[in-house]
Amino acid sequence: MATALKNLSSYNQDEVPSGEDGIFGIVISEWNTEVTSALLDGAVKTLLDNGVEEKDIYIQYVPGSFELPFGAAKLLDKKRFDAVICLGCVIQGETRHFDFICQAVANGIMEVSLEKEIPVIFGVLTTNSQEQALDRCGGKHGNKGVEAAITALKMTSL
Ligand code: DLZ
Repeated sequence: MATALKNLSSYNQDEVPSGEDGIFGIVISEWNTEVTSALLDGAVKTLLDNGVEEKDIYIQYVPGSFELPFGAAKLLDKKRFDAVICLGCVIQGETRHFDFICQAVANGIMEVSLEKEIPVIFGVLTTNSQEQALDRCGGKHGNKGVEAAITALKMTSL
């Protein structure tokens, strides 16, 4: 994804399937809440703008991004969802912790999605700095939460 080349949150509504009959889960990490709450706002607004009813959006908080795949799996065990969106923000620190978390989350989300046969969307920012994260949760590079919601809507039509 070449975020330097475009604002990822611009989309053509005609190309997005309506979500009016859909049920969507959102799993959100409590780390870096300034960023993740902005991602959540973007995702929820995008689902609503595309016909999803508020009552059909379920939000589940987890302590950190590492817990997102488990949160998604638990949601999918409880109810039939058309798609689940995982939202998180992992910011590079001084140690290799970042690499382990990012890798585990990406693999975990893919595994849950394939095992449950439901789209589970990777809406996790993995950035070098807080500034880069803020640029991508409603700043100059759009809002990754919007992009994740659009991806979820598109995946429901497969
Ligand atoms: C421990 C940790 C660190 C250092 N950084 C982040 C981060 O930038 N973003 C995030 O979502 N979570 C972070 N965590 C927490 C881990 O995701 C996880 O919650 C803990 O390691 C407990 O399993």
